[in-house]
Amino acid sequence: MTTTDPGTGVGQDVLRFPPGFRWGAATASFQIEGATAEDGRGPSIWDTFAARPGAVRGGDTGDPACDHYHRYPADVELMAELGLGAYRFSLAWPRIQPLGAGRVEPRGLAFYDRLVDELLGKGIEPVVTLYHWDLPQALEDRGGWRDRDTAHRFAEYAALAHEHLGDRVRSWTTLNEPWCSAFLGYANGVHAPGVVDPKASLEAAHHLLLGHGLAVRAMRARASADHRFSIVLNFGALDVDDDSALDAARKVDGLQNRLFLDPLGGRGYPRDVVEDTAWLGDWTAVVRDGDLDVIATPIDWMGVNYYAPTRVAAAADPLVVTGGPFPGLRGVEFLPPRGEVTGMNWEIDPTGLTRLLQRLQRDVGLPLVVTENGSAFPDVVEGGEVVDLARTRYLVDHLRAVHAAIAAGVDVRGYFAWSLLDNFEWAEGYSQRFGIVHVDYGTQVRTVKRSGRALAAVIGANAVPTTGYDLP
Ligand code: IFM
Repeated sequence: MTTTDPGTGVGQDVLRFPPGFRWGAATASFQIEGATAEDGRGPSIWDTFAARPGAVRGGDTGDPACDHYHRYPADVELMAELGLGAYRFSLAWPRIQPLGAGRVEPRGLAFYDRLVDELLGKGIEPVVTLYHWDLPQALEDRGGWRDRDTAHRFAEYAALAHEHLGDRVRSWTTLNEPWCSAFLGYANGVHAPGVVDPKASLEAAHHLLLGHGLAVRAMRARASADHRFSIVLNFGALDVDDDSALDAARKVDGLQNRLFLDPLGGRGYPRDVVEDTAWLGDWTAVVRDGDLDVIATPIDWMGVNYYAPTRVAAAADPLVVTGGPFPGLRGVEFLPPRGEVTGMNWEIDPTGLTRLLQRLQRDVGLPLVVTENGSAFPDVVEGGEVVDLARTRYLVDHLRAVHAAIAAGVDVRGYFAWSLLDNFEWAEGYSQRFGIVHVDYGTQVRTVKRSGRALAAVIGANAVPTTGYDLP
């Protein structure tokens, strides 16, 4: 797959991606939209959480974010300039159903109508995520994802969003990273709603998966033949130094990856994870007859979010509670990152992405799409430019890693950079910049970074250079 192709614009040996490979960038509603009190939007758990002193760095909130709610035409224009073929974004449930159930807010739907129409007008495919963490607060007041009813409300919301936009949107994702919603939200509480209750977090994970399956069924029942349904998971690629860490890796892999992959694949919850977490109490009591069939409802592709590897070792005491977001985890030590890290202190290891994609090809057997991959670094705008060489290297190296997986036979259909724009990085507020486009939050001026131009060059060529980072 290595060819010299002066016509690519890359001007050197290149690794060519398959024809039709989908190139895009991703965002999420709460992270970019702003306008949190406009046009009838109801409060979400992130509005409530961000208002809690000390919950989000610097006291940052969902306003102004990137003011995308008002600036979407210019943002879509930018996407077109970058040559994006697809744009992955999420719908804010509280814009569409301010109370999470019942009454529908037409102005919320109208915003997504305008956005979708703008994208289609520029030939950019909309890839819609129904839930990227902004749960209507009214549902949290009744227990949120700890309450089974939320799964049913989610399916109703999915059906109505799909019914409204399904004439124009073919690609639908139910949940983004249910691991984060369940465990950062309810186990260690570093994300909204900020609950610390490890057993309940496992129950929340079940209700999220149930909501996913119910939503796919509800949408599929009315979908056109060309509609495609998916879920997006955040995977850990585990690294161990020697065999003494294998059991620690099994435990973390169980709670990070298999707890989601196994039931989605029709294998039920992994027995070892259920046993390892039993000391918290029997969370599987919330699993009712038929739930596992619902969760295993067939989907068409799986989204893969990858940022960094996870290094683990065995703790000296096998029963010591590890702490952190993994509910019930004992006897594991998380090791510090090695070598180069990003602004989030996440280790940079593109080979982890190749290994992960190969593993998923074996374990999932569905077409895969890299739905998020990216890096935060502290950027500076100088002379109207952002020369973000570290992010550019991260991007290009990870694209090579995706190419290596494809060359090894993995069915990867697309790549979405995280993120199109600098945005609200959850508990880190606006302190971490992941964008390939810089956003000045004071003036809302956008500046395409060097990494954004590099991605545009790769998209134009449908290829990445074999070596070096010398892209326009
Ligand atoms: O910003 C987040 C995104 O919302 C979900 N995946 C990880 C990104 C970086 O932390």
